[in-house]
Amino acid sequence: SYVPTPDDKFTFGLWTVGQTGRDPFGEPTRAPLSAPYIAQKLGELGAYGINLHDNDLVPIDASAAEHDRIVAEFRQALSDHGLVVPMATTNLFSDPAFKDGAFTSADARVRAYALQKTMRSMDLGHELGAQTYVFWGGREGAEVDAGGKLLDAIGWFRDSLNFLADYSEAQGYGYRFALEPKPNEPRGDIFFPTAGSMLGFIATLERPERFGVNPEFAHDTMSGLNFAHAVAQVIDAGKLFHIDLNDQKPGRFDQDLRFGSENIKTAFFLVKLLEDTGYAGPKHFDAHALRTEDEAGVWAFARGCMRTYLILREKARQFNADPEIQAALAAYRVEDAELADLTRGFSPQKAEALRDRTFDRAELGGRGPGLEHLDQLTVDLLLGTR
Ligand code: GCO
Ligand code: MN
Ligand code: MN
Ligand code: MN
Repeated sequence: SYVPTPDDKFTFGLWTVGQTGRDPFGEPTRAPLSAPYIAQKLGELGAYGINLHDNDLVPIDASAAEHDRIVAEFRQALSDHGLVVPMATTNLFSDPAFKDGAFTSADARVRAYALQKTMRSMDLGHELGAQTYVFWGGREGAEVDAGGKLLDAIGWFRDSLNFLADYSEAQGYGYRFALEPKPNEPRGDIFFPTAGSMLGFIATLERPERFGVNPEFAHDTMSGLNFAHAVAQVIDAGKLFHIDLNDQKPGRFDQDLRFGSENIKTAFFLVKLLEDTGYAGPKHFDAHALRTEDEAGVWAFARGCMRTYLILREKARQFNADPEIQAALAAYRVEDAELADLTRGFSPQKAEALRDRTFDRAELGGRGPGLEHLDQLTVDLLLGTR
């Protein structure tokens, strides 16, 4: 049936299904959808939650009274349609004030304003029940390095995150922060371009345990990297706090395609990784309908993201249960109890024994691991012939 329920924990952003088709070359092709209406539609489709930037919901220049009215209406819609807001984030990229960075601006006033705006947005997220707070540094980067701020930018970003983590504790919000890397777009180069660079940076923060990563399928794929590999490293570090799912052709502009629409094999191995390792957080589709589409296309897009995930989840279970695939997997791995003992945990005796050991290089190099067979079994599975 592949029809989701809230237990599947699928989420969308107000900015994703609400995207109106505007691009750098053209005007919107769809009318805006109100936040309460989006909640109604996503509730009907079986989603779990809605994520938002502060200004997706409340315009940047709204009065206090408008803020209260908009938030109250949205909360009512969430409760009417059984949705939650698991993640909130700040728009630190649309306003011209942030054109040369927010936390990494060379202008101390912009950095201070970015902190103020983020604290207010954290207040809003908490009011809506969000437990994860995402930082995507859309404008934290450069086109030219003539400004000479590469090291300063890292320090300013660190100071800001340390401040905000303390704010979260002081207010009793208990947020888990998820840092989202992206290599470029809208900046020529964005700072901290990969999941690995975020992991390295997190270790330098004052409260590293409050910080994890929000990796995104399209962001690694844009630069030709393998997203499943990136996510594996994030999981290994215990830092998969959130995930943005979509799709993308390598080497293109930021496409934000429907999940699974382009790189079906990587999507499969990603879903298998998430399911096999028991990732229990929300699965957020950070994508939007093609610019060609009308509103019906938006909901076809949203249904499609979730449907494809559920199909791939079933395929992953099938992969794990398929005797021929499991036999090929077992044949791929060569186990050796004596060598396992010898190579795990150093002792001078083990080092000595290993140094004296003879290996048959020709035999090692001559072995065929069976990966062609295993991969074709995977392709057969994905194409539905198994
Ligand atoms: C992008 C990013 C954004 C962020 C969002 C949440 O490529 O534009 O993926 O969609 O995920 O701003 O912080
Ligand atoms: Mn993105
Ligand atoms: Mn995008
Ligand atoms: Mn994203």
